[in-house]
Amino acid sequence: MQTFFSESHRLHFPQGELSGGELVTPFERPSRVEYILRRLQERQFKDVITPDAVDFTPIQRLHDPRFLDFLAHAWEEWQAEGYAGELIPTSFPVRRMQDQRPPNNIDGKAGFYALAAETAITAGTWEAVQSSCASAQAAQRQVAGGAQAAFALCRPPGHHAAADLFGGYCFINNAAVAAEMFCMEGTAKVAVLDIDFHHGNGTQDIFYARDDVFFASLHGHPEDAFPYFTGYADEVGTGAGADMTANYPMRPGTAYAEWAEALRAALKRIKQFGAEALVVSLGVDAFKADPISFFKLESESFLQAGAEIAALNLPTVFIMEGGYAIDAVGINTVNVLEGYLNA
Ligand code: 5XA
Ligand code: ZN
Repeated sequence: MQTFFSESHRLHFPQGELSGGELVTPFERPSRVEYILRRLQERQFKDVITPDAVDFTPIQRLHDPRFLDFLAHAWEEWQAEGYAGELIPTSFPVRRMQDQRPPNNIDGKAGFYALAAETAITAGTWEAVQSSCASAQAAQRQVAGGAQAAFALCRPPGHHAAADLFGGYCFINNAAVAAEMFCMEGTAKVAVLDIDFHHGNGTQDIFYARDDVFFASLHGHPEDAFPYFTGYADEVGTGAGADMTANYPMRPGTAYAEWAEALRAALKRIKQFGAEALVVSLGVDAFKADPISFFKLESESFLQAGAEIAALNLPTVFIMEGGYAIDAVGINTVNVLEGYLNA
């Protein structure tokens, strides 16, 4: 299996994340990928390829043009305003405030397009975001071209990014872009399986009313976990997309046996749907030692999860999402890929 990865991810390294009322070093940091790359080299995944430049066509089909324009120019507008720090949104269009008109002011605009306040934008963010999506696109092309599977080592991640929202460390939805590329090439039925600890609210939002992309997500229950306001089991899609979304929220302390039951239920739905291609939002923050999550998966669990996914026997694109237990992030990520290959 080939890995697609761009060194340009380093250009996105905010110094601060608002967490617990403090500005801390972000959990989503460049060193995460060093651990994953090292583990890939130690195992059977030595082939790491730098992707071509990003193709904006599928991105523009999913994301609001004004939102893309915001991402492209946010840093220069922030600097032009004279702000010395990193761009962190602070004002949001909440209940009973009109929310359809983006302000001109960059501070207001950032809040308009944000779903949370932990994710800072810096000088290199936009370039890194494009390079991350380019890796997802290259991996999708590899699989569309006949490979059984490919791994996009994306950073920053993408599954919280909706059509016009950034946050949860995400800007462009890499998994949704890969799924959309399959659709654009004529694949009639595509599935996105999100095994990151956090609900993939952005992917859900993008495909919520569509009948060509089935979305399933295993995650911390929204009553207990970020992003808090989506991911309930009764969110099942709408209109043509009715019953095309399946959510499996789980409570604090959930261990592999229960998680794997949800995984098997999600895989069964994907099979019943008749998916012809699979995109996996591969987060490993369901690990027991993850600092911002509360499931209890072991490293071994990720091997087993990879094998379960392989049983679908679908062309599969793995897209990196979260995972912050830095010592184990490489082992856990590569375990999914090994479990898949060795099934
Ligand atoms: O999958 N999403 C994440 O890992 C980001 C969580 C951000 C919590 N503030
Ligand atoms: Zn996550």
